Amino acid sequence: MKIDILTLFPDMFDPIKTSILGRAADKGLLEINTINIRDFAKDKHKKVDDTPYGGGAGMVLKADVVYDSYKSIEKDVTTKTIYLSPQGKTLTVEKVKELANSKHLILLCGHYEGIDQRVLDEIVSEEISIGDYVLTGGELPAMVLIDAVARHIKGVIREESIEEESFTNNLLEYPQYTRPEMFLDKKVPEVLLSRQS
Ligand code: 21W
Repeated sequence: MKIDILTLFPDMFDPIKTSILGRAADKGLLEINTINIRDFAKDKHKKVDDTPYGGGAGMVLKADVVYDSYKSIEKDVTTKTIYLSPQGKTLTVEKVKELANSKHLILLCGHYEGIDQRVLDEIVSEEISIGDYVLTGGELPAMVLIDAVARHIKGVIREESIEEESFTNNLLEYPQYTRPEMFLDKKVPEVLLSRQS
């Protein structure tokens, strides 16, 4: 799977390019690419936002700048563009599994009051939120989505871990222990001590 991320803060994605996702990338299962929306600014001051028509607080990301950043990405007919937005549908395990079957995703991260609606209407396939609380931007939600999706790509993690840790089987989750046998006067449950392998 290839994931292209449209963002004003590409450096925020450096951490997910290591660890479990880094290994997925090494195996060729996942390719993560960031595109800096600011690279497509039209003027010498690299201006990407402007005041909203009709007034109101904050700034709005300019349609033409976002559109040109989007157009710079090579796509096929299956490519889906997801806008991370507080107004989106909340991400569920069902949606995560569906997205994990994609060949190519484009994630659009907002950071200001919003993005000009005309470019959203033109490029966005779906709008996704990660929950009912306000963050400062779409970057952390994009990383949450990528992490959740990546572990459902065949070969990224051990097959049994996926179903074992899924929400469906969550009732089977149990407390876990490792050495030492005694910690702050608390002993590991007796029933587990004969099962150390
Ligand atoms: C927060 C963007 C508030 C916009 C018209 C004028 C992406 C997010 C985000 C942010 C607003 C997600 C408006 C859970 C989140 C995200 C930044 C409000 C309203 N409309 N999932 N003003 N929570 N947050 N704009 O915050 O971009 S997915």
